[in-house]
Order: sequence, then C-alpha cells, then structure tokens
Amino acid sequence: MTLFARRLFAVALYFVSLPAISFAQSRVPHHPLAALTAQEYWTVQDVLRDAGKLDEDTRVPGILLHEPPKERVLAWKAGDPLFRVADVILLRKGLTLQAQIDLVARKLLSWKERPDVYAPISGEEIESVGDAAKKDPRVIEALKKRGYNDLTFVRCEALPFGYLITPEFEGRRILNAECFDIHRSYITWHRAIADLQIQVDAADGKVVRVIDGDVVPMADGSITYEESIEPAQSDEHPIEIQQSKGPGFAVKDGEVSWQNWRFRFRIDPRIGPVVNLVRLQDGERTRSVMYEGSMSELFVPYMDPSIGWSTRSFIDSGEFFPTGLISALRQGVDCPSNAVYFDAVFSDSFGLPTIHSRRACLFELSNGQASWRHFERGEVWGRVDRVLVLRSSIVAGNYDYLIDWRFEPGGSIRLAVGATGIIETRRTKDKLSADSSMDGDHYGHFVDDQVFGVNHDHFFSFRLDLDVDGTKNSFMADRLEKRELPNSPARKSIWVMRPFMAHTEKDAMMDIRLDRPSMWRIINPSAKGRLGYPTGYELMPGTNAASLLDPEDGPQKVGAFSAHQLWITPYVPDEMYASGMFPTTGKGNDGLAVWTRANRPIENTDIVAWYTMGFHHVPRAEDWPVMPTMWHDLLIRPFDFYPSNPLMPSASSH
Ligand SMILES: [Cu+2]
Repeated sequence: MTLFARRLFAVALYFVSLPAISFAQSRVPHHPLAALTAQEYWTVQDVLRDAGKLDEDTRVPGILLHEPPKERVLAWKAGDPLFRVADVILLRKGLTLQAQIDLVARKLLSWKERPDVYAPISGEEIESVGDAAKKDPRVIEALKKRGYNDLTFVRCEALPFGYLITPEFEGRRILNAECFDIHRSYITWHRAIADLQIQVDAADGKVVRVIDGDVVPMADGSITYEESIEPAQSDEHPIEIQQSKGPGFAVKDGEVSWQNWRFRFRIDPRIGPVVNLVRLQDGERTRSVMYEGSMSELFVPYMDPSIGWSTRSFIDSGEFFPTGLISALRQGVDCPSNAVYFDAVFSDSFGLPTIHSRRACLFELSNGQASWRHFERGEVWGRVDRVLVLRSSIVAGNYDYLIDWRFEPGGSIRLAVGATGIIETRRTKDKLSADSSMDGDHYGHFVDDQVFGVNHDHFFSFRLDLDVDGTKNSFMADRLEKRELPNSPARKSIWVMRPFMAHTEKDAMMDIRLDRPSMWRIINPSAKGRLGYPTGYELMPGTNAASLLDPEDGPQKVGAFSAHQLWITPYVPDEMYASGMFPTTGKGNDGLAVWTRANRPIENTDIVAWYTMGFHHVPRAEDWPVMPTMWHDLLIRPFDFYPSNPLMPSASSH
C-alpha cells in the first residue's frame, strides 16, 4: 500500500463523455439510503464555512452518509420528507475533528475535537509529508549512503501505521515514510529503498526518527507489461454476449428489480457498494431478506520482522478511503459488454465533490451450468443458471479487489471477492532463494532477482444485516455430531444434527472447524413455513482462514474481527465498521471485538451478522508481476424460506 498519489492524479475529476448505457447519478436524493449527492457535499461546505470551521489549515478527508435509524427508513414512503445527515471527518494540523451535519436543515448538529483518534489519510497528505521527509538531512544522508546523490527520481511517500506501534507516539500523528527509486520503471511497487524507515510527525512535517539499516542495492527489473496491455490470447476466438431484448433487470428510482429480487444500492466512498432493502417477491408477498449488506473493513498484516516490515499492517478501508479506493471499471476486463455502469460522487481532500465514472456495473450472466437437472427414463430435465452481478473494484494501492454481489434466481446471494494486482515485495541482498540465508522459518518467497514477496494475510469483514421476513431474527449454529451405534450389528457410527440457538454474542462467535462442523442460519422464529420450520437464511462459507496472530499483537488488536469467521451482534445504528469508525493508528479500542465484550442478547431481536472472509498469502512465482485473480466467496442461501425448490414453478403449488 504505497504510491497512492500517482494513482490519484490519474483519476479524472470530471468525467466528460459518459456512454449512453451509463445510468446518471441522481442529482437529488430520492431515498434516505441514497448516496450523498454533489449538492449535499456542497451543503457540508456551506454549513462548515458559515460556522467558521474552515480555514487554510483544515482538510476534510471524510464525508460519509450517516445512516438514518432503521425504523425511520422502513416507515418512509416515496414522497415523504427526507432525513439526511452527514458524518464529517476533518484534520487540522494533525488534530482530528468530527462533525455531524443535518443536510436538510443545513445545520451543524455536533462538532468535536478528537485527540483520541486519527483521521484517515488523504492523497495530499501522503505526498506532502513524504516530500517533507525527503528534505530531512538524516534522510538525505541515508540516501547518499545508498548512492542517491541526485534525488530527482527518488520519491518519498508517507502512510499511517495500521496500529499504534509505540505508546510514545500516542496523541501524535506519526506517519511512516519510505522512498522509492522510480527511475525508468512504470510500475514501482518493487522499487522501495530497503531497510530505511522514516517516522514523520504529520502535524509539522518534522522527521522524528530514521531507522537506517543495511545498504541493499537496487537491481534493475522494470515491469513492462503495460506495453502489451491486451494479451493476444484473450480475443483470438471472441466469446460474445448478446441480449437482443436488452437487460433483464430494471432500475427505477434507484431500485433494482430482476426476476424476484428487489434491492437498492449506493456506492459509498469508504466501503464501496452498500446493498440495501433486499427483498424477494414471492407471489403476492414482498419478503424481506436483508436490510443492508456491505464490506465493512479490510485488514492486511505482513509477516516479516525486518525494518519497515515488522510494522507493516493495513486496515485499508478505514485508513485509506479518502485516497479514492473505489476504482473505475473497464469494459471487457472488469465487466462484460452487456453491463450497465454507475457513476459515483465522492469528495476530495478539501471535501469538494468529485464525480467518478463507472464505479459499479450491473449485468446478467450465465455460467452455462445447470441450476438443477435430473436424468430420468432416458431424458434430462433441468434449467440453465443465470445470475445478476453487481460488481465494484476496490484498489488499495498495489492490490486490486473485485467485490461481487451475485443474485441468483433461487433466492441465493453469493458474495465474492477476487484479489489481484501486485504483491508487496521487499528488496534483498540475496539474488534468488538459492542464495538466501533463510533457514527454517520463511517470511516469504522470491518472485524475481532480489525481489522477495512477503507473506501476509487478507481479511475482509462483511456486515450483513439480514432481516429474514422481518427485523426480529435469531441465530442458529446447528452442530453436526458423531453418534455411536453400539447396538447396531451393521454400523458403528452416524452423525446427527443438534440444533443450537445462540442466546448471546459469545455463543455466536463462530470458527470454521472441519472436526466440529456447524451450520449457520439466521431464522425468524415467528415466521413458520409450510412444514412448520422457521423461515431462514443460511450462511455457507467458502475457503477461509483465521488469523494466526497473538490477540495482544498490535495489528491484531485493530483487525480483531479476523479472530472469528462469524460474529453476531444486535443491531446498533452506529456499529457500521468492524474495526470502528477510526481504525487508523488504532489501539483496538473500537470495533467488533470491543462491542461483543458486553455479550449482549441476540435472540429474537434485530441482529447483524459479520462474516470474515480471508486467506493467508504465501506469494509464488506466478503471482509476479501481477497476481492472477483469486476468488473467495460466501453463499447466503434460503433455508426453509420457501416451501420447496423455487426454481420449479410447478413445485410451489403445494
Ligand atoms: Cu496477497
């Protein structure tokens, strides 16, 4: 996660020629959960200016929709007055300020100095603090020692520490700068000047400490794939998607309808696509499935004890969203030819609205697989699958993530994350692994001469506020257990399912264990289906990982949601982000692990599921120079929600 600034300048602030298929961002909010509009960002500016809160030292790294309470949203009807509030994060000479603004009444609701937390970083700060670091005599000396007498092509950039690395930095906005040799290399992620960490106080741009280790020569090794950006093999025999009757979905007043699905979404500057009011049309009934779902945080700790790496841990969404994490999508690479695109309005370092094109796409897809089939008496019966995909891309510096919400006709939602982009690498003296002095414990894997891909994790927390047939739900973690059959002559053992209802948050902290399997369901105890079972939705994990770090380790305290694969909390409007509102340089005093210490009741009440999706990443040769996309997913599927297979119309006439 470095070199943000370069990408920032590549982002067009104003989009010129939208293709005809793009849906225009609405100018006026038409729903309490709609994204903030350009005019609302301006209202924030006007209210702050009128209150005398803006001056030349003040930056506005974050303006976010403050979600209205659920009961007000559920009671709201088109035409009713809107209620709109913005959460505003400001930064003034290293001090974080927090405001809340009523956008309808154009009023400052609250204003707080927050010396106890750290604002997220903006592209402007990354660059300005990096430039300040480069001017420090100790840094100039350290660079000279490495042969850099001319610093024209040395660029320094400063990033926050993902956790409070030492108590002496408490209350100070200390950033971590590193310098890159950018000469003659289009991609420079692998060209950081090794063994040199510069700790800078962002309040005054003064360097507080330079940790200067070994001189590690910078090898050549320009990454040049940009000169052949379209590999020939992709279009030798094109596969074309045609929808002669147009898309099978409709978007009206911000609501998407496709087959039996109805939902809304907004593109949030911090967490990307936020899907809400997800419902299923079931005959005459419109049934609630999920009030809201989104990614809520992203945690990437590195696993190398060397200088500049032992402290490397990112809490990407919360720390970096003002740098513009939600990236543009490219037709033919990210989304197929039948996709429809959506633009987004975010704000810049000063809080001014900026329009960003193609931040989400929506398309139908058939994988050409049977959604069900059966062979009987010489004939095959069945149907082919079809999904509706809502896709966005989150680019955290070097890493690219595709985030998919895939709606299936049978009532399932597959939530998928594709990780691609460029791995983080450390320069080494050793040319290749054969020369490496590493013995026993490996901190990574060589991917090129003197380029060492460092081991790390990726953990995503998804906040899933399922409301199955209403807001009052419970969580079941049904256990599959072995039973001995001592009296059976033919059989020694079977397994049985033992229903387990979670009463409190601690009951519902779930770890995936193959030797102690459990099935996770959100049920509505008051809504019974035809067979007498409560209606429900199951959460079915795909390949996953749990954090191996010590719970008291600094990075783990901030990314503590990675300790379990599932958490259930009661719905609390302010609990939106798994590591809290302000995870930057955090101590782990906010977020899921802290809230759940109260062990609140979660039975037959409004509950929220938090699913952690993750993987350990030992880089391999094939991950260089750009990693092939690797997908992980979660299936959210109906369980006794329907009386029978909803894909078979004749079967629903019971
Ligand atoms: Cu990785």
